[in-house]
Amino acid sequence: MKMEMERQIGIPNRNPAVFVFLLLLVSCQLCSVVSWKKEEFRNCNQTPFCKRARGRKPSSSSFAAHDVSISDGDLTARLVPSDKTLEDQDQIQIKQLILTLSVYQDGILRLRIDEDPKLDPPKKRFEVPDVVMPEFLSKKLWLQRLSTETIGGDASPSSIVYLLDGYEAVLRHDPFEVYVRKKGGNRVVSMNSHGLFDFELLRVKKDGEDWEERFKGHTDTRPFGPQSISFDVSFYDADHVYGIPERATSFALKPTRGPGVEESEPYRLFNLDVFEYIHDSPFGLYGSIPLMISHGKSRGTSGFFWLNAAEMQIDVLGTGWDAESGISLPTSQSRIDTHWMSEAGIVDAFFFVGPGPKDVVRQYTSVTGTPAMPQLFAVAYHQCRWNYRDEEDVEQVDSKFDEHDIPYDVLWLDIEHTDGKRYFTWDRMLFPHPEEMQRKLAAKGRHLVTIVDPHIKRDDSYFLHKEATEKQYYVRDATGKDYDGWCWSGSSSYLDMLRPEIRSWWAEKFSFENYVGSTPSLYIWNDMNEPSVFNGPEVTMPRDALHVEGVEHRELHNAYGYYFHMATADGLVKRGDGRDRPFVLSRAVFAGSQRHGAVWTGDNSADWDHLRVSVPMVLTLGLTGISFSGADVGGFFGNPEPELLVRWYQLGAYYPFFRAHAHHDTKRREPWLFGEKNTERIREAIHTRYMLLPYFYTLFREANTTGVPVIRPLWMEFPSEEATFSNDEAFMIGSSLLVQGIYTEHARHASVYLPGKELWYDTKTGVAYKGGKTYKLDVNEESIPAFQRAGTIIPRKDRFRRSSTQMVNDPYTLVIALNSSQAAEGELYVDDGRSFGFQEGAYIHRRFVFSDGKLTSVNMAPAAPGQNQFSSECVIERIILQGLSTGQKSALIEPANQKAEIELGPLLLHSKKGPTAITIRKPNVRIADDWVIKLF
Ligand code: NBV
Repeated sequence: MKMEMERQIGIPNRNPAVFVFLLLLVSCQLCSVVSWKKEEFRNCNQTPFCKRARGRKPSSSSFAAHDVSISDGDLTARLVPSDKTLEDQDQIQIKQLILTLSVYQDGILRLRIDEDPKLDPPKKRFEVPDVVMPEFLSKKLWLQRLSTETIGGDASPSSIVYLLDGYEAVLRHDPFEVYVRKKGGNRVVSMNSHGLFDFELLRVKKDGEDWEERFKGHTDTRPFGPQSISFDVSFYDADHVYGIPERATSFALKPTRGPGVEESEPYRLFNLDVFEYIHDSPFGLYGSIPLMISHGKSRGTSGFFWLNAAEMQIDVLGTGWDAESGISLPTSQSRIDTHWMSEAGIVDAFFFVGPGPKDVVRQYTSVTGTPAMPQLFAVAYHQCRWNYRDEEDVEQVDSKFDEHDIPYDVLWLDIEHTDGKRYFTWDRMLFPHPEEMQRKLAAKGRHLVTIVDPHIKRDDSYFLHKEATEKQYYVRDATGKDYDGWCWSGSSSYLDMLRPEIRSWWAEKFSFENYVGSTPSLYIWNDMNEPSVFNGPEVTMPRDALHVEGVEHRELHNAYGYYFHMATADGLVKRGDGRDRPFVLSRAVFAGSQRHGAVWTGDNSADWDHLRVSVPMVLTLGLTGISFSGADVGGFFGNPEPELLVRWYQLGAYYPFFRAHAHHDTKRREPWLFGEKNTERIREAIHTRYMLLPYFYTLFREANTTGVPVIRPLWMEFPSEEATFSNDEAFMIGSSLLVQGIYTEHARHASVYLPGKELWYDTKTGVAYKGGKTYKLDVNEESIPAFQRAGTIIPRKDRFRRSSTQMVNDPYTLVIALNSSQAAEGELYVDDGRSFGFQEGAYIHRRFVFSDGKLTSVNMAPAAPGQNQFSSECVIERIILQGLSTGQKSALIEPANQKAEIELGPLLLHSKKGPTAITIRKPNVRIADDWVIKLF
C-alpha cells in the first residue's frame, strides 16, 4: 500500500524527514480517498459570509432607489441605504450602489448592481467574462420610456418597463424591489421582496483591523475585507424549484430552512474535489451553475440566474419562514422563497419568464450558449478505467470487445499513461508506440482519449513548466510568488486560465507537433480542474491566490475549470486542419460549459443509491444547459455486484454521455468478466444505445439549436401533470422515449407512471399502456422498462457493428407509434458526424409525418448555400408501425410509384408471440429525398 501510495503521488523517498513531512501533507487527501471526510470542508457556520447572511432577518436593512431614469437604453438608479443602523450621512454616502436594469428579446430581464466607480472603490469588483454570448448582447431592447405608478398598497412608487408582450419589469423604489409580472397582474419572479439584500463594499485595511479567516491550518488574508452579497428571490405560482447543480440530491430541491423543515446546510455552489461523496446531500461537488428553475401547475416555469463565480450558498425557504416579518406579498399566488448568498463579485442576474420549461432553457441558453454539437463517435459507448496499463492491455481490451461482439467507440487512458504525471507526455516503457496504438484503434473506427489535468509539475526539465515559469503564466500566491500546490504530479503550479493569451498558449499545446504521440483520433479528458489541490484549503486553491489584474481566486473560483475546459476544447479545434469538432470531457462545470464539451458527475460509488442519484444529477445538469453528461457506469469506487453493473449499463445506455469507468483499486470489470448471461445483458444494453444513435444524434442537434436537453424530466414534456413534478426515477429521452430505471437489487416489479392521455408502447415487448396511470409492471434482469410515446417516430439503425463509425452507411429503421388520431411525427438529423460543415448547412434534417394513412418525409433544412454539401445514400430498410387500427395490406411509394412489401406480424424480430405490428419491408427510400408512402 505504501509503495502504491508513493507511486501514486510521486513522493521522493530518499530523505526520510522529507518523506514523513510530505506524507503528512498529503494524508488529508489520502484519507479522503477512503471515505468522505465532512470535517475537511467548511459548513455555513464556519464560513463567515454565509453565517452572517443566514442570520439576517427580513427587512433588517433596506435600500431605496433614487434618481431612477433611462440612460443608454437601460433603466438606472442609485441604491441608497435607508438603514437605521448607519450612523451618519457619510456612511450612507459611502454605501451607495448603482443599479441597472436591461431588457433583452424573448422576455429576459438583466439586473446589475455594483459599487459606484465615482466613489473610488479600492479596486474593481470581478465580473465574469466570456460567459455571456456576444449574440445575446445584441438582442438588447433599448428602453425608451418609463412609467411610474404606485402599485397596490405600496407606500412608494414603482417604475415599470416593457419586457415582452404581456409581461413587464417593475422596480419598486422604497424599499427597492425588482420583479417581473404579467402586465398589470400576477408576479413571476421577484428579488428583494423580503429586504434581505446586503452588499459589503470593498475596504482598505486600517491599522488594527483583522480580516483574516482561518480554516484547518489555512489562513485567508482577505486583503479587501468582507465583500459578500446576499438577497432573496421569490418564484411565484411555483410548486417546486430545481437546478443549481452540482450535488447528489433529489431533483426537486427540498427546503433547507423553515418551520417544520429539518434544517440542513444551504445548497453550496463551490467547485470541490469531494472524495467518495455521499448520495444525498446539499453539499456542492465539482461544478456550479447558479441557475434555479421553478415549475408549477398553475402558471408554468420561470428561472433566475446569477452570473457570479465566487462561492455561493442558497437556502430554499419552507413556507412560513417569514411569518413574523410583517411583509405582505400577494396571497393569491403560491410562492417559493429562496435566499442567495455569495462571497464576492457583483449582482449580475437574469430573470426568465418562461412560461414553459422549454422556454426557460431556451432563454437561459440564449445568454450562456447552447450545447456544442458533438461528433457522432462521442455519443456512442466509451470504455474507461484508471488505468489501462500499457499498449498490450489496450490491444487486448480492444480485441475482446470484438471477440464478444460488443460495440464500443472510445478507449480512455488515465493519469498513469504519462511520464510522471507530466501531461502531454507518455510513459515510454508502457506506451512506446502511441501513434501506432491510435492508428490500430482508428482502423476499426475507434478513438483514444487521454487525460490532461491542470496541475503542472514543477520540474525544470519539463517543457510546460519551463515555459510557463518564464512567461509568468502561473497563478500567484498572496505574496506574489508562483502558487505551489500538491497534486498527482507532486509540487505543481496552475496556469492563470483567466487570461486569454494563456488560454491561446495552452490551446497551441494540443497541435500534433506539440503534443508528441498524438494523432487525429485522440481526444481529451480534463480532470481535477476545480482546481483540486491536495494540500490546499478544502482540497482547492487558496481564495487569496492572485490572477491577472489582481483578481482574487475567491472571485472566479467556480469558473476556473470552465476556462481550462474552454482552452482545451479550443486547442482541439485549432489542431491540424481545424476541420473536426473537439471532444473534451470536464469534471468542473460552470454556466456555459455546455459550449465546450461533455461533463461527468465525478467519483461516484458502486452502490444502488449512487445508481439512483445519477438520474437527478444528470437531469439537473441538462436543465441548466449541460446536455452532454453522464455518471461513471458501474460506479467509480468499489466493486459492483454483477446485477448492479448490469442495471447500470441498462440505465447508462440512456445517459447522454455513456462511459464505464473504475478506480484503479477495483477489480477489472470489462463487460465479459461476469459470465455469459451477464455479458449478453450488457451487450444488449450497449446495443440498444447503438440502435438509438440516430435518435440521440438528432436530439443532440436539437439541444445545439434550442438548448432543450437530450435527457428531460417528465414535466418538461408534460408540464401540467403534477404526478411528474418530483419524479426522480423516470426520465424522457427527447419527447418520444420514457425510461424507468431499476434501482434495487432483485427487483421483480417496477412502479412506473406513464403521463399524458395517449398510449405508451413498451420498446421491448410492444405491449401498449394507457397514459395517466401508475403501473406495477413485472421486470426481469434482461432490460429496464422503456416506452415509446404514441404519436412519435423514432429513427434507428439496427445492424450490429463494432463502432458507430462503421454504421455510417447502414440503412435505417423507423419505428412509428400511432396516437389515437392514427398520426405520428418524428425527426432525423444527419451530417458527416465530425466536421463543422453543419454550421454552413451541410446536413440532412427530415421530419417524418404519418397521417391519413400515409407517411411523408418533409425537408426541414433551410435552403442554405451549403445545403447540398452533405448528402447520404442511406435508405430506410424497414418501417415498423404500431397502433394501426385499420387493415391496410399494401404500400405505395411516391414519386417512384413503386410497391413495397408489407407484413403483419409479431413486433419482436425473434418471437412469434406478443403484440403485432405492421412492417413495411425494404421501402428503400433515401433519407435525403422527399417521398410519401401510402398505405391502402
Ligand atoms: O485520474 C484519476 C482519477 C480519475 O480516474 C477519476 O475519474 C477522477 O474523477 N481522478 C479523479 C483522480 C483521483 C481520484 C481518487
